[in-house]
Amino acid sequence: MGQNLTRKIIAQHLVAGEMKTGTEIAIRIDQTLTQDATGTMAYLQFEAMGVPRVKTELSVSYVDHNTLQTGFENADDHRFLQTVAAKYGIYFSRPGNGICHQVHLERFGVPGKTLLGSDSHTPTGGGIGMLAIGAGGLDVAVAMAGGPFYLTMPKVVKVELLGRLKPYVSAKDVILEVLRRLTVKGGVGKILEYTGPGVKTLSVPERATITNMGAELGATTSIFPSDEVTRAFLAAQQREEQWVELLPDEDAEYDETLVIDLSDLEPLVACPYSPDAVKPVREVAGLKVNQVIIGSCTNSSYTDLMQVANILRGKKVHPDVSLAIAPGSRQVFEMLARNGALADLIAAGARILETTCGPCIGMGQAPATNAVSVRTFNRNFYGRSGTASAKVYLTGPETAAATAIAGVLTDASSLGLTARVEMPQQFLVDDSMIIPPAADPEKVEVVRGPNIKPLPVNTELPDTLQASVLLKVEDNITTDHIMPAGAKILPLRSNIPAISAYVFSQIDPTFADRAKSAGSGVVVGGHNYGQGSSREHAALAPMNLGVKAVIAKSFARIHHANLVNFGILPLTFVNEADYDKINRDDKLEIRNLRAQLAGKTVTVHNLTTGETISVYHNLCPRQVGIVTDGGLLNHTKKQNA
Ligand code: MIC
Ligand code: SF4
Repeated sequence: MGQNLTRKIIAQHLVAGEMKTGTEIAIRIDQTLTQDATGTMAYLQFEAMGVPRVKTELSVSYVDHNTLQTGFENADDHRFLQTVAAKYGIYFSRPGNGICHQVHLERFGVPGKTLLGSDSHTPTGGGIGMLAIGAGGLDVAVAMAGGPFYLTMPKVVKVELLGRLKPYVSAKDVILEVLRRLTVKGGVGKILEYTGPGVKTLSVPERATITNMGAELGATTSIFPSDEVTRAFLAAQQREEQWVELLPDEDAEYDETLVIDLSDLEPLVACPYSPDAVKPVREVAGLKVNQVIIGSCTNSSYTDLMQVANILRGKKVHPDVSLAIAPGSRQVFEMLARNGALADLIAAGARILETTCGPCIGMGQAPATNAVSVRTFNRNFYGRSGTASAKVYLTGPETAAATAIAGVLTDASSLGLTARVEMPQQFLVDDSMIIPPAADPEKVEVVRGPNIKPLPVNTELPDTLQASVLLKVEDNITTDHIMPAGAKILPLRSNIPAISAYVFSQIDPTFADRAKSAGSGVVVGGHNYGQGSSREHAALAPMNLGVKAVIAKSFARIHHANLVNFGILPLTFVNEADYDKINRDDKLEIRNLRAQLAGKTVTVHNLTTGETISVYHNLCPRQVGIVTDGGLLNHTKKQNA
């Protein structure tokens, strides 16, 4: 039987385990990327490993998240990142050069290679045929040091694309349709592989929009084949020599299949507060809108913004709408400036932002009280925009642009568009904002500002664990709930003691203080606990506050791995109904922890109610060792000793 593309790439990179669905495998990582908000921690961890130079084929450090620089903190981080990169053999993409995923696709992605990134949208690289996976910073640090990446062998889902998109329907609508069908937890443990005759009708930036937002499914990653379209993209980026053809075998087998006829799709919108709350735009059309923002790693490519410029040209933004646009990269920005499209955007009344994540991560442009904001982003989680009462809707660029003019949510099919923007034959290539590693690394001094605090280290898990239930939360709690971002909190990413004060602050501002006084705590969660971002701060900061275990109905992949890496025990209810048997402030006890972890189920005594509850862990023996030693750093030290 034939092989699918995913299995072919995994087979070429497999260093441990068997490619049996649901079992742990380890793969070799060819490339890594980091961004500044997760990067400082990742490089502190890398430095602690004592490896003189990265062992990957290519590692790139981007600065794109924290560029607001309202104090010294962000700039200090940038300087630290630049000097670390120079010293350890890492390319450094300067602030202003663009969003990591967009720039990586343009300048570095290579079909068939593995990419591990400390950002959950690393799967953007799947648009060019890479096996691109998001992970916590510590896992990326290990990969830079030459270690393999451990993951659960996923199921491979065939997403068969038929037909062709209508001119006013975009790649965003394809992924919104997948989200509508599968939901935010439907991709857990899976890789989505796009195939079928519709694939060749989508350009690489369009494919990247789809694989990017596949992160919202909870999927391990998403991937497109590398074909003539990929070759044309690489040629336009002056990198044609890096192209290889990569296709699944004709008779390739898959674990599941999903069929989408592109010609049937219409403009879609994800409603507050979840990327899977998807409806046709026409059902919500007419909704009064106060803000429109176009950008983010999902929809800020040259073709996206040219489409927007075509719609806005000669028109004016509605007086009640604030329109902001952030191009995804300096390449895109400069091309728009040179061909006049930037002037069209400015003339229409758009507020042009820096080429960064910006408002997507709550760095500026927080909407007004109760405002409706339409964004081309990938996440509309509660509070992420910086305004708790705001309602964020996610759409494609056409809908966003049409809405900015009309002042109400507008179905782009009413615009009478007839043609979609073609990908250019040549992109403007200028890598002068990417600084190669130093030729004389021994002379480079790593510069640390006062906001960069050493990494806190956990202690071993006690054999009898006594802890109080600090918080009980519902399904689909995101890492934005656990460790919020935004202009106030994001600058503290390099300072765990300081950032810890904000853990769960949007849900319960007393959390941090209660956790500290309890000394040892547990969090109880529903399904898909920890969905969203890869930020390991959502594990590190709770660890710093004494959280020892999370008991949930199910977990999101990256957060589960981050909990293990920092020595917090992730446990799952055997009977979901037992969720009702634990309440906030209950005292729990787990006896003979090590002996119990040697098996699969673990008994938890609720000392407050006198009941016992069965939970299980799905950790392999390697992971059990990591958690009980108090995290991966301790575990590695212990093994090396
Ligand atoms: C996000 O979109 O939430 C982020 C900010 O890019 C995160 C990374 C982070 O929290 O630094 C992600 O998606 O991994
Ligand atoms: Fe940046 Fe937003 Fe993309 Fe995250 S989702 S990498 S914050 S643009």
